Amino acid sequence: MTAEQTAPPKAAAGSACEACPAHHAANLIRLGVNMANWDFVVALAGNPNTGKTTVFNHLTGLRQHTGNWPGKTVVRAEGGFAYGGDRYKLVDLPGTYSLLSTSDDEEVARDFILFGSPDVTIVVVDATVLERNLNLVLQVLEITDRAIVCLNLMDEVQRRGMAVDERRLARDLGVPVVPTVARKNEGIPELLQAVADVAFGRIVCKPHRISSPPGLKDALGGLTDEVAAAFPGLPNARWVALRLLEGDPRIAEAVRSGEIADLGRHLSTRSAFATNSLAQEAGQ
Ligand SMILES: Nc1nc2c(ncn2[C@@H]2O[C@H](COP(=O)(O)OP(=O)(O)OP(=O)(O)O)[C@@H](O)[C@H]2O)c(=O)[nH]1
Ligand SMILES: [Mg+2]
Repeated sequence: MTAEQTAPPKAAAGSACEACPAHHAANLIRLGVNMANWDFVVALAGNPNTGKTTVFNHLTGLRQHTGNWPGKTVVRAEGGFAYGGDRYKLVDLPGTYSLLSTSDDEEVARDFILFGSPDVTIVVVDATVLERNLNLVLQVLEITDRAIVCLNLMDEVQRRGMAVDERRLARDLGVPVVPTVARKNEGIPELLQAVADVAFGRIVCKPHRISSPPGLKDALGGLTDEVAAAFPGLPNARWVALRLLEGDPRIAEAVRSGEIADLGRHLSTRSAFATNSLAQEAGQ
């Protein structure tokens, strides 16, 4: 089943209003920094300057909890919202063009998606330069199958006389694609609904993955089993094995030293938010 095929019916039986955007918007309660007892964790990823923080602010309100990522000078922003009676914690990741970890920003974004085990990852893309943004989308889809593409800046697409076939894109990528104009809050109610649908498994993503040639497949299978056996409970052993085969020195060192097992624990969003001396609450 594709994401498109599993999209929920537009109107729930007995209540057409429940499916309308106005109802969704009214359902959103911005919790800001009130982050106790969340039900789901949502990561916001994307290239720089695509509107991630604009989306973040719409969903959480302007108050956010900021600190630093463990061991990094990269700022970490978190906030919360309630939707349909469930509480969501939202983590704004640094803007990156790739997840290949050539900078602290890329490493933070990659490690969080890999080892923080968010329930849903939203990738915010600039629809006017879709091709450039798809590089990151495909990398994210390699490491999680619970993702949504937020096709932002659709007003600019229209203004420039361009068009994006979002249904085709959703079919090709195998994940929901939601067109938005974040600056005007357009599409945000639909984005919220998609987040809830993926979080609850009502939409099952079938992300596009680049298929490996047979030789690589065998090597990858064997090494994935070895990584999983050496680090029980490590999310995404396949991805770690793939990086080892590619000769990624950072991952090789993390496996050699055992640090790879700690990454999952450090970044786990299931523990209380790790404040540090730099932590502060914006606007407080
Ligand atoms: N025209 C238009 N501008 C938008 C839209 N969404 C966001 N912007 C603008 O784009 C600029 C960047 O938005 P941000 O939300 O800061 O983007 P970001 O992805 O958080 O940026 P970094 O954190 O620097 O990577 C701001 O000037 C926003 O007002 C949109 O849908 N349409
Ligand atoms: Mg930002």
